[in-house]
Amino acid sequence: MTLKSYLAARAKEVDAALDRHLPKKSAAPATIHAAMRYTVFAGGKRLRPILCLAAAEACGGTLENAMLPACAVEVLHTYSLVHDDLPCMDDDDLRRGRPTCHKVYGEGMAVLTGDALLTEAFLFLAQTPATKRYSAKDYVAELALTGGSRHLIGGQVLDLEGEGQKATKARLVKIHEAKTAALLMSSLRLGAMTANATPKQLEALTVFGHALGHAFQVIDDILDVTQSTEVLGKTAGKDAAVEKTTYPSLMGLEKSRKEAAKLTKQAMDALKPLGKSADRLHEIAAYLLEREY
Ligand code: GRG
Repeated sequence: MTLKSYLAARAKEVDAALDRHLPKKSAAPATIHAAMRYTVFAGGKRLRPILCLAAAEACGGTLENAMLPACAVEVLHTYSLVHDDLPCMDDDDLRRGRPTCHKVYGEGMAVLTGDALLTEAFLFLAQTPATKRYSAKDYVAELALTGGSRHLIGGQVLDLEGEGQKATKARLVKIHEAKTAALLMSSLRLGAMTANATPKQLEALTVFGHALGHAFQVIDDILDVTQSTEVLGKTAGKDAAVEKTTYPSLMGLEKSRKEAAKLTKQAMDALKPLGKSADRLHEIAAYLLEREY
C-alpha cells in the first residue's frame, strides 16, 4: 500500500472508531455532544492516532487493541485546540477549515467541550485491554502525565508568560517539547504498550517521538510563514502577527528547514533497533518533513 493510501485508510478507521465511541449527537444534553462532534469531525490530519496505530503494528500488535488509545490521543489533542483557540488564549476564529468551536457554540460551551473531550480520553484508556506488561493504569498514567502541568499545560503556561517577549532558542525548545513533542511521543508509546512492547522497543519509539515532535513543530512554524490560510485551515501568519518567537523568526527559513531535516534524521535513526517493522514510521517521518499543511 502506498503511504498516501495507508494514511487515508487509517484516518478513515480512526474516524469510524471515534464515531462509535463518542456519545451520539442526539444524546442528552445534545448541545455539548453536537459541539464535541463538530470539533472532532472538522477534518484534522489524525496524525497522533495514526502514529499510535503504526507504533502498535511496529511492535507486532493489532489495530483493534490500539484503537481506543488512538481515539484517546485524538480527543485530547482536539480539546487542546478548542481551548487554545479561545479568546483568553490564542483567540482564533478558524480551525481545521471551519469556524472555531467558541464561534459556533459560544465561549462557555467551548470550555465545556474541551473539558468533555479531555475527560473522554481517559474513559477510552480505562476501557483499553491490558497486556502482560501494561495495564489500563499504565495507559492512564502515560496520558495524564503528558496532558498535565508537566507537559501540555506547562508548555501553554510558558507560552502565555512569554507573550510580548522574545524567547531564546532554549525556551522555544522547551515549549515545543511540552506542547507538541510530548503528545506525539505518548501517542507512539501508547500504541506500543497495547502491543506489549519490550522496554527496548518502547525506548526506541520514545526517542523517535521526541525528535519527530520537534521536527513537526519546526515545520508547523515554517508553514505558518509560507502557506495560506486556505491550505492550512487555520489563520496563516498568526505567529508573526502576534510577534511570537518561532524557529523562522529566530534563525530564518533556510536554517529552520535544515533544523527540521536534522531532527527528522535523528528520529529515523532512533528506529534502527526496530528493524523493518518500523518502515511505515520511517515513511511517515519523511512525509511529515515534506508536508504542505
Ligand atoms: C490546553 C489550552 C491548552 C493548550 C495546550 C497543545 C496546546 C497546548 C495547544 C494547541 C495548539 C498548538 C499550537 C499546538 C502545537 C501543536 C500543533 C502544531 C498542533 C496542530 O496539530 P495538527 O497540525 O492539527 O496535527 P490537526 O488539526 O491536523 O489535528
